[in-house]
Amino acid sequence: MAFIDLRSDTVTLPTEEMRKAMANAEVGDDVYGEDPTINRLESLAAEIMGKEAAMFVPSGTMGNQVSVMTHTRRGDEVIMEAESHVYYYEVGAMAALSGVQARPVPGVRGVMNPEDVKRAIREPNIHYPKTTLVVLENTHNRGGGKVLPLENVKTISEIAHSNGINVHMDGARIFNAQVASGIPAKEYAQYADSIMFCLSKGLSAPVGSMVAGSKDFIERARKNRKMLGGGMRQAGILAAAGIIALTKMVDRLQEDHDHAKLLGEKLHEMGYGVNPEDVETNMVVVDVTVVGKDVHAMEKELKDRGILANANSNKTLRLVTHYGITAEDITKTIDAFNDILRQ
Ligand code: TLP
Repeated sequence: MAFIDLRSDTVTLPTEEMRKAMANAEVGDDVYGEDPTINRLESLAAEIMGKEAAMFVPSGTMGNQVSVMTHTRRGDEVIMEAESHVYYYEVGAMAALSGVQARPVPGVRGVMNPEDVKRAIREPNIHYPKTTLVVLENTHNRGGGKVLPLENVKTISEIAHSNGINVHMDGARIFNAQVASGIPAKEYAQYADSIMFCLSKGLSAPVGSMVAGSKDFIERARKNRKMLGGGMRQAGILAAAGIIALTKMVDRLQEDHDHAKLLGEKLHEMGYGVNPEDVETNMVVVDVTVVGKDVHAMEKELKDRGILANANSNKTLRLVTHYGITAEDITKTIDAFNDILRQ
C-alpha cells in the first residue's frame, strides 16, 4: 500500500528538476571553498536572509549546534523556549558538544513572554553562569507550526541585545512563516544574529540546511562545522537541489497550509481536539483523547487505513502537510478519521 505520509515534511522527495540539476551540478572541493554550486547557494541564502554570509550544513541539527557552539563558551547558559527543537529533539547536543547549560522558558505554543526571557537572564554574580544566547524557533514545531509574531521576536531580540546577548533563530521552517504571515524571512532574520533554515523539509531538497549571519560569525562557524565533521567535499551535488528549493519551492507552501487548514477544520467538526485557528502553517496537532482514543492505538488505526502520522505527546498526533500531498490525500485522511470515529 502506498501510504499518505503525514509524519513530517522531512519525508518530501526531490523534484525532477532537482534531480536533473544535481546530475549536472558543477562541483569542487568545498572545504577549500572551491565548489561553485555551494558558493552560489551560500550567496543566495545570505541575500535572502539579509545577512553578510551563509554556510551550507548537512542538517538542521548541525546548523543549530554549530551556531550554539559559535555563539557560546563552555559553562555559558542559553535561553530557549521549553519545547523548542534545540532543547527537546537534539539529543542533548548543546550540553554534549558545546558544554553549555540550557535555561528553558515555557511559552504558549512556542511563544515566550519577553518578560520571562528578561527574568531568565543572569545577573553578574560569581555563582552564576553567563547568559550568552537566546534561541527562538520560527515556525515552532511543538507549538504546532506556530508563527512567532514579529513584534515578539523584535522585543525579545532587543532585550537580549541590550544585555549583550546574541540571538539565534531556528528557522527550520522560516519560509512557512513567511508564506503564512506575508512577512519576508529577512524581516524575522534582522532580529537574529544567526539564522538556521532547512532546505530539506517543505522545500523538498533531499539534504541540507543553511546558517546565515555576519561574515565574522560564518567564518568562525566554518571552523566549528569542520570540527563536527560537517566539512563536505563535492557537496554542490546537494546544493544544486537547494538552489531550486529556494528559488522554486517557497511560494507553493501555501498549498500545504491550505491542506492543513482544511484538515484542522474537518477534524474539529468531527469532535477531535483541534482548534482550526491554531493551524497557521503546515501542521495540525490533534488531541485524540477527547474522542476517547488512545494516541498510539490511533496511530495504528490510521496506518491500517493507509495514513502515517506520529504521536507527539501522550494525547496528540501531529499531521504535517507537504509537497507531494494532494487534495485527494487530504480527503482520504479526513475519511479515515471519520471512519475511525464511527467504528
Ligand atoms: N524536526 C523533525 C524532528 O527532528 C522532530 C521533524 O520531523 O519535524 N529545527 C526544527 C524546528 C525542526 O523541526 C527540525 C527537524 C530541526 C531543527 C532539525 O532538522 P534536521 O532533521 O535536518 O536535523
